[in-house]
Amino acid sequence: MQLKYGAQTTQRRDDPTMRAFRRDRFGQFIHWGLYALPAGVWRGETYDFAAEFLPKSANIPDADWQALAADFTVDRFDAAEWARTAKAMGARYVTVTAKHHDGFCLWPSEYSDTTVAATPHGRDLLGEIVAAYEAEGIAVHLYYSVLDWHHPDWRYRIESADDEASFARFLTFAQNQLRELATRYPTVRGFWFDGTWDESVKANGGWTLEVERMLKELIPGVLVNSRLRADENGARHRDSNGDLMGDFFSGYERRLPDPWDRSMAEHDWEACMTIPQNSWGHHASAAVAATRKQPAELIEQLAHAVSLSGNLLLNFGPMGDGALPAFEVEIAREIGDWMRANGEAIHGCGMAPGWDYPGWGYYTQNADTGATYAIVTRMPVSGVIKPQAPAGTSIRSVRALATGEEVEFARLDDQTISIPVPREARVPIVFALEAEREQAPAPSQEVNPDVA
Ligand code: JFZ
Repeated sequence: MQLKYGAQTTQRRDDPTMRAFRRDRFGQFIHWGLYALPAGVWRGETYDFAAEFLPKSANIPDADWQALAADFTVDRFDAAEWARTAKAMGARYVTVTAKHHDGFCLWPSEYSDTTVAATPHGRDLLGEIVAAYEAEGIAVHLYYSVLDWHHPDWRYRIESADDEASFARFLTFAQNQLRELATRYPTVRGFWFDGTWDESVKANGGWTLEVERMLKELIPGVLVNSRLRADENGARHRDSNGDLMGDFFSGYERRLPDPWDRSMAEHDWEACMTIPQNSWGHHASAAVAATRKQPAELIEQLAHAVSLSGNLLLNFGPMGDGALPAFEVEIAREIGDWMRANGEAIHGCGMAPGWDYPGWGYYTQNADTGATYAIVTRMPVSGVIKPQAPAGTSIRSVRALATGEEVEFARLDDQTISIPVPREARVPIVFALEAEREQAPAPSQEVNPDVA
């Protein structure tokens, strides 16, 4: 089907910016805004739903909500500290909420009356974040919610000529803000769109394409996630022909491809993940805290994503005063310890072609060096794993990545070996496997057809 607003190409990008994003594999998501102040609690009542949805959960009038700007004094905010934490965790890029659904802007937007300019300090918090992360060599992407609970012209659906006119004004406003962001922060590497699922946006696929084009004109090579885009039939992420719109698929949210599906590696993708079950903004509730994932669980998810040539964007919700919650600092530290020893199996890696999905974890491979990694996330009770190289290849050596030591293994057949795994491992242990093509093909022999 011929589409005007669908995918502009069926080729995946292979330019330096895209390659860098692909190599990075691990990013930090930051959800920070006014919602960090109440942290899910309003007038003594705790709402366990996502903290950034509090205005809806507690039915808070917009004026009361925007008044929080007076309390957004961010006394403990230190962008350099956030950036150091991200760097030490092994994150290579950050995606930060410039504007979330509540409309509050972390930069002093000239198009909005609810921004950092309305806080007592008036600081350009977004600018500080961009500068601090880039100083650490971390690429910055800007999250932007098209959905806007504050703007009077926002519409969920278009039901009248009035709605039509309002929403047209709204789209101009959003496009102005996006031009403003791309102009103020021309060093950013990507835009991450959200809040694009309503009928009103889906009816404006042409606008989503126009925005993508505008951003790429202002910042050559800039990355745009699939969540921005809709075609003329309202198909999202993928157009009516099934072709991916935007540069990478961003539909995996708080979940990963399950069952493991190697067709995922045919396009670029990124999954975003929360530490608690369901809150992106900082949440004060003990019930929400009880759902926090363990560092080892998050590392497992990172390995899962990379084994399918995807990225993981792990969310942090800094507190209203700008400090990172202690539990997030601790999780970042533990992931960082693992990454320092094992990051070689993550950064620059993707799916290991020809290696089957092993029940005990994930394989990743660095296409440049050819090294294959076995990341053991589900230790078999037997205490052994049996990696199997692709047909025609054979595993020559095994090294424990964290110690660098050679590991003894038993050979089961040409392709398969058996490795004893130390049972005390508390985080995924990683083996670097060196496999080579067989020298001479094995002579064919009669086989028992019953055990084929
Ligand atoms: C959205 C936001 O509503 C949320 O606050 C957060 O910013 C997150 C990253 O994005 O939530 C979504 C978006 C998409 C889906 C579900 C929740 N989805 O596609 O299933």
